[in-house]
Amino acid sequence: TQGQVITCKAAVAWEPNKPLVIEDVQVAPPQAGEVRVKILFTALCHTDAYTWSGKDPEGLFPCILGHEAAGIVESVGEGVTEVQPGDHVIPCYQAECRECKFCKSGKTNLCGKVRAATGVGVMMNDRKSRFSVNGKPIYHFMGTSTFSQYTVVHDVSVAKIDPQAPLDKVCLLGCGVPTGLGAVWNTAKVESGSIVAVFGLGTVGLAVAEGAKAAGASRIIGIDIDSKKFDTAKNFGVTEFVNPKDHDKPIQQVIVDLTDGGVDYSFECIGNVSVMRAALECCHKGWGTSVIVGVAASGQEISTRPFQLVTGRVWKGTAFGGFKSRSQVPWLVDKYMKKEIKVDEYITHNLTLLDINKAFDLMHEGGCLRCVLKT
Ligand code: NAD
Ligand code: AHE
Ligand code: ZN
Repeated sequence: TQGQVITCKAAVAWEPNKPLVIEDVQVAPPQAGEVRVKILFTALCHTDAYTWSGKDPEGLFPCILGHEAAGIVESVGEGVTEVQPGDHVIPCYQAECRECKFCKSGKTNLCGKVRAATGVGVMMNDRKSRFSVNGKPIYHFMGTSTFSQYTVVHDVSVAKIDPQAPLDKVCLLGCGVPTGLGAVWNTAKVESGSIVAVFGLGTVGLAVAEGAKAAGASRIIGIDIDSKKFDTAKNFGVTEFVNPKDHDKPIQQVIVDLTDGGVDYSFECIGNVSVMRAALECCHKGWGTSVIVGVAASGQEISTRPFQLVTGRVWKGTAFGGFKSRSQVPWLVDKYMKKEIKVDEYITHNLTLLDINKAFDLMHEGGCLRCVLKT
């Protein structure tokens, strides 16, 4: 197949909110600096649903969504040295080129090398897509487009991992789990003994709880409007549960009252701007830090009284938990192999790519954390 167009199955989002359609998609060979990957397993993240909904200002249609996956390199373009056909890989929507201003700064995991292209659904080289259906181009998504049996990614957007690692599990290390763990370890740098509040107990929020427990947090307060979430959340380290619906007071007041003035760290893992405000305002005066993890819809803005910051609260955000993707995803895979982090526990459903619409339906049901699709 090297050097040739591959025709394979992919789930195409033709229009916002319209069911995805499994199409025969043509995938062009990788050009210079590109890698074609046979995707074996892909999970669904809330962000895929967000872009599909039409509320993502960067959402382009038709496109192939998906960004939490694992696969095997099928072929590489000219000049690609760090991976070769047969390597087991995880596509990384947050690239790491190690050469740009961002990568060299040591201050961030954001990378500038291909971001301009991935934000508009094309590849850097020729600003075109490698996907088409009967000659009609289909946009890439987040530089990954994993809802396809084959995809083309930039070489700076692919992490080579231990070939022994089960791809049907470690696909989750492409987004949700690292995001939660890293929000705690890299962005907030939670210390032992801290009191932590986690808003939203989906995969990202539970990974925050897992990370906080590992960091030695003394209390981990989970907040969700779905009380059924608490049972599972306990297994990830949540020590107390609060459902905002059970209280008349604003949720920030409830948390402040529970914690003698507020938490040391809070994490918003929903994408709701009023919850982001509550998460900041439930932080302790003088030092409490709130991390925004959730992705909010186009046009939404956050607000609070500046006095909240003047009096020492800190507002931060995180992308992919601050992890440098190509360097640290293999490390996370190794940690999973050594049973130092959970992954299997976040997988509640397994389906095939053909059932992707059903998988999106499941996402909106309470019992679903991650659904892994075999492609
Ligand atoms: P999810 O849908 O599985 O979980 C969200 C949880 O929030 C659910 O349990 C839901 O019941 C709860 N919830 C909804 N509204 C609430 C409210 N008002 N108060 C309390 N709880 C509420 O989603 P997920 O896959 O875990 O992702 C969480 C968020 O993180 C999404 O916005 C996603 O786009 C974002 N995300 C960001 C990054 C990043 O790099 N920053 C990475 C991955 C995901
Ligand atoms: N396109 C959206 C922004 C989406 C967003 O913030 N994405 C996160 C990852 S979410 C993964 O589930 C991210 O990494 N952002 C940094 C970046 O470079 O995109 C919008 O609202 O415009
Ligand atoms: Zn995601």
